[in-house]
Amino acid sequence: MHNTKSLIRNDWNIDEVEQLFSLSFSDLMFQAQQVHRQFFDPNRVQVSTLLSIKTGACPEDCKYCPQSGHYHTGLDKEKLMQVQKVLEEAELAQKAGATRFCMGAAWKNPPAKDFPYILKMVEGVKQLGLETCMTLGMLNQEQTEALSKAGLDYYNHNLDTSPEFYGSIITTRTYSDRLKTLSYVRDTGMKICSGGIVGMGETIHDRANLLIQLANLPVHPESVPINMLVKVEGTPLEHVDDLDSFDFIRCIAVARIMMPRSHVRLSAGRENMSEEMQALTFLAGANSIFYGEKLLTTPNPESQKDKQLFKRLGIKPEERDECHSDVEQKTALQGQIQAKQDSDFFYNAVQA
Ligand code: SAM
Ligand code: DTB
Ligand code: SF4
Repeated sequence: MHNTKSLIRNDWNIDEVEQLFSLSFSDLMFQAQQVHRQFFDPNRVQVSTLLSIKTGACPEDCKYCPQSGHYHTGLDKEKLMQVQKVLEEAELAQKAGATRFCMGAAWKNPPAKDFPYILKMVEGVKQLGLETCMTLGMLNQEQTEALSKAGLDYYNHNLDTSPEFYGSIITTRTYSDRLKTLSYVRDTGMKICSGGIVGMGETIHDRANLLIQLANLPVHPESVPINMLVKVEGTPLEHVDDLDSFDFIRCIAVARIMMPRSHVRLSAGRENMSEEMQALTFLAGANSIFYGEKLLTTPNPESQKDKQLFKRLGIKPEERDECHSDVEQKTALQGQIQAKQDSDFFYNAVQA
């Protein structure tokens, strides 16, 4: 058996990742299971609930997104939700069994006038005893620090696809804008949730390169959502070809192998997956889901159905702080931050 440290790599190259994608399904699943079992209890799945706190009329042109103001998807746009309402929804999610509450806003970046309310939401949800996650678009350094101070645990900001394919999907913000936001988040010590979407017409090379961008970050994102495109009427990707289910599962397995300590989340698209397909994604190493009948604007499986599925598969929801890989990840992160501080100090001293 490998030393677990040697499995944590940040130097993946395209040939070896494409090779993983070309393994036979059984060989890939076997490898993913071996990695998964070295880092996680295979019968535990983390459960997060999503809430759209500001819906629609987004200035960005992401071709997959029902909330973009560039397309006519028939979505009712809504202003920022009242703090009290958000806290009520969080309490309901907690009662239903979620341990993390993720709040999403259809913004390019959070407007200054709304930001104080965002901080109140973080503080309030945290006080309930839930883990907090937000996805608000691009952040500047000041905003990132304020979110961290308010108690935000995770910031979700997806790379979405490979750098090569990115320009065919989004033109209103760049790949490097996204990487910049991720680096601000990392520097404050918050945890990163970053992943992408599969099924937008990308190639296997694009899927491999998206995973390389994530896995070759200085520290792997703690949470890696893999979304299967939800084809929404009125978006430019409405008629894209269906994705082969096995190709989606392969993507989860490769993410698991490349980022062994991360929670890989089976994210959007579950409503269009059979229960057998979902079970195969858990076997491939997915160990987190969005739970609750709505994602941000599109449907997700009924909570009761998910509870039954967990029971039938012998899966238990992961409790907060029970995951042993978090401790290792924290130590690795502290090491990385210290190394960066040391090198900044060194660099400044040389400049002086
Ligand atoms: N506006 C913020 C941003 O884009 O950074 C946060 C919310 S946005 C809806 C969060 C993520 O949801 C996107 O990055 C994308 O990966 C995912 N997403 C949006 N629409 C989707 C769809 N139709 N199918 C699958 N995933 C989708
Ligand atoms: C992520 O990667 N997927 C979630 C969450 N992060 C914010 C969002 C999925 C959105 C699916 C389309 C919708 O419901 O609007
Ligand atoms: Fe806006 Fe986010 Fe949708 Fe892009 S994915 S259009 S940034 S809400």
